[in-house]
Amino acid sequence: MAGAGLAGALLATLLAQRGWQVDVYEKRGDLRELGYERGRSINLALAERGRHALRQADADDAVMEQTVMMRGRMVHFADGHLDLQRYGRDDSEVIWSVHRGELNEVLLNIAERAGARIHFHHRLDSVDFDARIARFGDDRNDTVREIHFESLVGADGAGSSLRQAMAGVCELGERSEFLGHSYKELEIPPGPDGGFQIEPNALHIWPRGRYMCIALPNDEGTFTVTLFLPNESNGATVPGFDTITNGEQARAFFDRDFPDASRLIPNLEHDFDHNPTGVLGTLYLDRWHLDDRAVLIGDAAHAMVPFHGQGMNCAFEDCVSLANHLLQTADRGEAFAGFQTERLPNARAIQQMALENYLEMRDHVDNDDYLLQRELGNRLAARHPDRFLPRYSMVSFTHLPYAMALERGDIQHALLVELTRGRASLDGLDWDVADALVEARLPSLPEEL
Ligand code: E0Q
Repeated sequence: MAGAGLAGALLATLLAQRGWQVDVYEKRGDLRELGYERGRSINLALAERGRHALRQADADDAVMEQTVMMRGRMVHFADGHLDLQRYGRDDSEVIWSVHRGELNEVLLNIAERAGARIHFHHRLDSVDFDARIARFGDDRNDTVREIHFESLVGADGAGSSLRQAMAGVCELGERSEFLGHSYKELEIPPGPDGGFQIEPNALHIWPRGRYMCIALPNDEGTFTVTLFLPNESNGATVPGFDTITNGEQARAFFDRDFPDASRLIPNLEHDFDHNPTGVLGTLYLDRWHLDDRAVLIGDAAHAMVPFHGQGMNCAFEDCVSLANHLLQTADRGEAFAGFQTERLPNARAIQQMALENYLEMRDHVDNDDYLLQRELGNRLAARHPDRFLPRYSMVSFTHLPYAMALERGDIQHALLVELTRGRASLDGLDWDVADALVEARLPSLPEEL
């Protein structure tokens, strides 16, 4: 297996616990000794799908010790007022902020305890698929190791080396679509008393139309702030990374557009100048495997934009699916094909929903039509709990396949638009008509979500 990140560590655990011999090759050093290397986003939102997968590996309890609950999104409006939009009905429907480095450490410990062997400083350089030999280099010196394999799993992220090697011997149908927006991470430190400076149990969001900021809590009282901004500015009103190029300009921009956040980020200038700017995009492949010799999972197969907080959750579902297919049949090629058939349509669905959520977050959550549709959605969900479930809830609080969440979400959205058209409130709405439409268009949900 290539990659000892989140998906690699979880898949290694699932397979090792079921008696498989697993060797994981990781290009970096051991983050438990070296500390977490900056680069990838720092914190992640763990939702029910991810927890469900962690439970299969008995890893949920250990991971949950590292998390902070997020009950909803705290919207910071341009006029300065705040509004908490709850994600679910109550505290049983929440998501969890977790630090990538801490989560990876927990998962590496569990993988090793289950018997997986993790080889650090092994960078995949090339693969001879006919001879079934993989060559790994060590970043610290010029040594190369050749390792014979039966099958390779690529859990090596969006820039996957295994994917590149596979593309050399077969057509994967690879294409990337860049969003044209990038991101920069900043930090809100703890207050003078060591505590959180803003509401800890929320995902904070500052929507500003063409761009936005968010902040996720960390368990030591800090928040990681992420600024999402177009690469190119548009006139005088929409700034971009081409006009905000250094810390000083970033501070002036924050003072103007996010003044309440700006006051809480003392090292904004320094962090803006020194933290890398991350690019955002979606990676599509038509094939995830090379017969029985190699298969890709997680970001290596289907990297997505981060706006639904589902990249890790989706990758963890991949791990459970692939492990199950491998346990069901001794034929690796059949297992890999079955995994792809099950997961590819679902990956496509969450990739699309993640893109849609960017528009929703930056442009709609502070808009009246959106808020009225949301109110009606919640009312219909209360009246028809067996049929109407907000799309966000299907994605974040259930295990319904993503493709089904997308399909039902489209039907629901059309219905909400239809019923709220021309209205400023729900007063005078004909609930009999609304109920009949729900029953006609939305089949009952499965009992087990
Ligand atoms: C979540 C949790 C980067 C990012 C991550 C997220 C979410 C958002 C907005 C963003 C979606 C939501 N969301 O609040 O609807 O649920 O992960 Cl911008």
